[in-house]
Parts: sequence; structure tokens; C-alpha cells
Amino acid sequence: MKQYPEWIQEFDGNLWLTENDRDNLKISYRLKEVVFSEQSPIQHVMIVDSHDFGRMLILDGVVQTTALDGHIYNEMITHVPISLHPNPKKVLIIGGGDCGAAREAAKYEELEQIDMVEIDELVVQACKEHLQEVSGNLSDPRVNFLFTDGLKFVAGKENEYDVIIVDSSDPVGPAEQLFSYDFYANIQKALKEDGIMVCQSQSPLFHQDVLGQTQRHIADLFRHSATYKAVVPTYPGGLWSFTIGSKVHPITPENVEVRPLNTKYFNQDILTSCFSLPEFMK
Ligand code: SPD
Repeated sequence: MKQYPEWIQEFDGNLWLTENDRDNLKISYRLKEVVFSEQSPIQHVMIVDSHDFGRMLILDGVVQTTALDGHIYNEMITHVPISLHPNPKKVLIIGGGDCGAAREAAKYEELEQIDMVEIDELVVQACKEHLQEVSGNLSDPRVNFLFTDGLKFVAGKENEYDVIIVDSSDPVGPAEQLFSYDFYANIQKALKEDGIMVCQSQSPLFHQDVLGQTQRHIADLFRHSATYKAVVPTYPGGLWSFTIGSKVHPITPENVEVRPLNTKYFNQDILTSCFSLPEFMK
């Protein structure tokens, strides 16, 4: 076997990826092959081909998205905030190196500009080449790729974007600061007067601290805020949360008419039902 990082191991002639989520939870996937494996200046970037989930993006040993279920997360982090904005023109995506969120945003003809700020260019290169089930090999001229730190990018920006999507990895290492109050305060300033933002706010089962803190930050900074949910099978616990903040527009999904946009998961029923939360999440 080639020399791979410790999260790839061989058992009985089969190759396995094991995500080491915590001492008591390790999740393993049987692989067909490792397609791409390189260290960037930021993190280890890997694309594997798995038996059950197809190709998967792995950053520092953690599953980020897969060919089988990546559309659920990417559609939910993109279509919910854009649908809730009555007149979106300019969208900023922070993170989202697999290009799935930008690909979904590009389905809205009314958008004039989609800025995608990703700290690690290697993630975008790897996904465009080896994970086209998610990236779609995105080449829409409205999408501007900016390879820089999202924290620095938003600091000092004022009144620029209609919608900002924070599509981050877990709050460790490069993404940790993307969960901080100061960062959300800068996002608030970077939005236009009636802007809407969303961030992924982790597992409601395993990361109640992160979800609770994110809800408090967003509620403090925005007139309207809400959390919604989706099930993403390859994220630990399955159930995943997103938290949205809106400066002016009330978060009233029941008043939005969802247009057919060639989605596989998102639709009118999902937009309204995703805001119905189980008791423990309220
Ligand atoms: N445990 C992994 C959670 C990752 C959430 N964000 C993924 C970003 C993919 N664009």
C-alpha cells in the first residue's frame, strides 16, 4: 500500500477511511481507491472513492462532502437563504471549496455576482478535477474565485452583499474563527441594509455548545434569526443545523414561492418544514 495519512488503513485486503470524530465515535467507510492525496499549506486534501457514498472530499481526515449526499447540505445552505431574500443580486460564499454551494447559487438567473472566498486553492482544484458530482466543474462567469482568508476578506467590508453563506468545515484549525462573534459582526456589516446570512451550525446532537453559541451570536446581531435542519448521513449524528440571520426581512418561508431549479432535495415543502424543530433543538 502507498504511504497515506493514518485515517486510511488496510484490513483484510480492503482499504478503509476512518474519521476519528472523538474517542467514542469513529466512522469507517470501505474504499475502492484513493483518488487524490496532497498536503496543502493549510491542510491535508484527499478525494477517495468509496463503495457506498461514491467520491468523497476529506480534509485532515474529516468527511466534508460526498457524491451521494453532498447535494442535501449544499442545497440547504444555499437555497434557503437565497429564497428568503426578495431581490438577491450579489452573493458571497465563505469557504465552500467543493464548489457545491456556488453551483447551487448559480442556478438563480437573477444573481449578478457570486464571490467565493476559499482559503485553500487546492480544495477547489481537487474538487473540480476529481469530484464533479459535487462541483459540477463549475465555470459560470458570475462566480469569482478568491483564494484568501474569509476572516480578512469580510473585515472592513460594508453594505456589499445581499446574501452571505458561511460554508465552513468544523470549528477546529482553519475554520475555528469562522464561528466567532467578531466574524459574524463583520458579516453583518458586509451585508446590505436588508441582507441575509446563513452559517452551518454543526450537529444538534453532538455540538449543542456550538449551536447554542451560534444562535446567541446571530440573535444578538440580527433583527430576525432562526435555525433550520437537514439530515446529512455522512456528518456525525446525521442531523445537521444551519442558523440564519436577517437584518430586515422576516424569516417567513410560508410566504415564499419556490421555483423549480433542478434541485434534488430542496423544494417548497422542505423550505417550510426545515424550520420545524424537534423539542430539544428549540
Ligand atoms: N463534520 C463535517 C462537517 C462539515 C460541514 N461543512 C462542510 C463544508 C462542505 N462544503
